[in-house]
Amino acid sequence: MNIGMVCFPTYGGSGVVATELGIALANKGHKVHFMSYSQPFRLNQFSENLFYHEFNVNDYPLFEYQPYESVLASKIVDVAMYEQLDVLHVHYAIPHASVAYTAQQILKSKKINLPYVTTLHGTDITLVGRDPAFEPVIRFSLNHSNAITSVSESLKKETLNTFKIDNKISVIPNFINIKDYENAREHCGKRKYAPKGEKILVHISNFRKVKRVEDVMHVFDQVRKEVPSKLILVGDGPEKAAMEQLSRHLGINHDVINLGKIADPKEILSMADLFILPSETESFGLSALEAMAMKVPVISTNSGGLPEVNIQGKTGFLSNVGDVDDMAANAIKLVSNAKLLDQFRENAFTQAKKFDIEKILPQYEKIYNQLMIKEAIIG
Ligand code: GMT
Repeated sequence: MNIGMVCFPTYGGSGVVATELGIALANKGHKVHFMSYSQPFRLNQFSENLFYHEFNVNDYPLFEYQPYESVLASKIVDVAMYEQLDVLHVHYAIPHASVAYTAQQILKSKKINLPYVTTLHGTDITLVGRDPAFEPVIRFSLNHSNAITSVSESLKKETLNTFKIDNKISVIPNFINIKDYENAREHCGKRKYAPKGEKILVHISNFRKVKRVEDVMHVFDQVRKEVPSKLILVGDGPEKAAMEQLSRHLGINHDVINLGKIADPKEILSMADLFILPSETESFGLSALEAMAMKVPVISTNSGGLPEVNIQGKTGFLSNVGDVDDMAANAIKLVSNAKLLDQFRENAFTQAKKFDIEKILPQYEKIYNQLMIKEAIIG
């Protein structure tokens, strides 16, 4: 199959899912054409089946806002025509679903049929999507998507409540390649960061408000008072500076290690004892799944799709949003009991295996195939 893949290239779960999916499809022999305004950060490997088509949104003095959508739609039309795409897969509804629709209509005028799949990732629906200004466009472009997938049951429910769309939504959860984690687990450099055998807590995110990174700091503040520990922060974003201030204010800055953006955090996760994800909303929590694949239990909130990933009392613990005392108590329970921590580590890994790419990939392939068969019958 020739598959077009559109995603945001920046650090974030939707770009990771699109990239890892594209790589896995390419490994199975499909040709995958990525289209983005810069190279997706995990698309860093060579494969004869992977292609990358960059487009530039030029700065014209006339425009206060640059026409990203028009440039992307033109790129899709171009790639679809000259690479003979069979199907287009767009990640993140805003604005990619409506761009896909525009491209599809242009191609139709040239007698080319290009079905598109829209994958909903979370903030496209839960945050941005709730802005009423977007509603008509999202609803229309979702209703015209040839297929819609959602990364969790929770996000599917939320989309149906928010947008009242008529189209079917198939849940295809996020995934990891479990083999990659088995190999990476060997390289453990824990002593660099925890020379006295301290416990290591890790948080990875894009440091947006929705991640509630201040709660990570308050949880860590309580944990380190009970158990010698270090906190490793991976990622960057709007809240980062405020978090640095907070760690100084709490007097914990000497135990907080800021690593910034890291494209592949496996090595960091291999040193971790616990992963902390206190998000306000999280449609799935891919970073939590990546931690679990590395046998790291998760202390998270119970919002959105997190309970579909992190299992209460087995792979970690889930608390109400903002309940830092409960999160800290759960974290202390785990890091102060080696036997319990080991049990949770194994449980986390067993749970992560349910989301292995080998189980997920055929679900996307099935959708692409169905669309191609439909097009062959109609067209
Ligand atoms: O979490 C973010 O802020 C990034 C965002 C994205 O679109 O890249 O992540 C969303 O998509 C991920 C991949 O499907 C999910 O694992 C995240 O839970 C989801 N984030 C939120 O819902 C806040």
